[in-house]
Amino acid sequence: MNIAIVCYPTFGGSGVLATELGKALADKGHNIHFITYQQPVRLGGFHANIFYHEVRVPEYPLFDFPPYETALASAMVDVVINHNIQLLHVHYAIPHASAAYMAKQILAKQGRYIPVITTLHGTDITLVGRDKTYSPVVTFSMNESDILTAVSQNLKDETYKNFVIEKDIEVIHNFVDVKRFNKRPVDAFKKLIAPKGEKIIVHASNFRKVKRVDDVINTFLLINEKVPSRLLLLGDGPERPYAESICRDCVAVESIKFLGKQEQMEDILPIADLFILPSEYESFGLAALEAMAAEVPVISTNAGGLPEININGYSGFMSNVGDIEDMCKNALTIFKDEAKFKANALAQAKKFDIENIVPKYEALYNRLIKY
Ligand code: GMT
Repeated sequence: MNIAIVCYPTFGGSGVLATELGKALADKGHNIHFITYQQPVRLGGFHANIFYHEVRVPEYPLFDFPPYETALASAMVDVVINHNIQLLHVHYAIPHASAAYMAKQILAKQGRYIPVITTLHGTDITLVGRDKTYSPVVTFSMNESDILTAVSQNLKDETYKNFVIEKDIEVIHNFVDVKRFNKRPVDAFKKLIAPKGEKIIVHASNFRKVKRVDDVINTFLLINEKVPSRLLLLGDGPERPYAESICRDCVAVESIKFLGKQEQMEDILPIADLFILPSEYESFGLAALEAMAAEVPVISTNAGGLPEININGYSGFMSNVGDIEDMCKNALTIFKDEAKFKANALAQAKKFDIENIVPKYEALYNRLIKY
């Protein structure tokens, strides 16, 4: 099949998932064309049947707000025509679903049918999309997509709650390539970070308010009072300066490291003993799933779609948003029975292995592609 994937190229979960999906499909022999404004961070390397088409938005003095959506729709039309694309799969509704609708209409005028799948990822629905500024366009373009998918049951429910959706939303959970993340042995690398055998605790996110990075730090400080430990913070974003300032003033400052954005998560996660994701909301929590695939138990909140992946008392624990005492207590419970929780985390991740999930997308493509 010749598939075009439209996504954000950044470190956000939707871009990561879209890129991993494209790579997996290319490995299966499909031709995959990424359309976005920058090379997706997880793309890396050379793949014979992956193509990247950059959307350029020309500058013009009149444009205080350069029209990315128009440039994107035009790029979609161009790629569909010139690369014999059979289906457009757009990740994150804004503005990808409406740009796809526009491209579809333009192509229809030329007698060309192009089916569109929109995959909803989270903030496109729960935060940005439901804002009055965007919701009429988001609602319309979701309804005009040939198939709508959501990455969790929770996100499907939230979408129906917040928008008037006239069609069925199919839940296809996010996935992880377990083989890639389950790297062993890691002892030498671990010794560098924790020379005295301290517990290594990891958090990874885009440091937005919704991630509650201060809860990560405060939970760590409680744990650190009881168990020698190190905290690694991966990623970057608006809350990082505030997070750094909290750490500078705390007693355990030497035990906390900000590592910034990392492309090779599979090299870092396997050294961790615990992953913390105390978000106010996660439609899914792909970062937590990647940690589990690396055999790392997860302390998370019970918000949004997290209960669909982190099983309380099995792959880790869940607490109410903001309950850092409970998160600390749960971390200590995990450390007491570490081997069991690590094995469970891996077993849980295997349910979302790439091999189980990617065929579900292929089945959707086969349903829609007519020639
Ligand atoms: O979490 C973010 O802020 C990034 C966002 C995105 O769209 O890139 O992530 C969302 O999509 C991910 C992949 O489907 C999910 O794993 C995240 O849970 C979801 N984030 C939120 O719902 C806040």
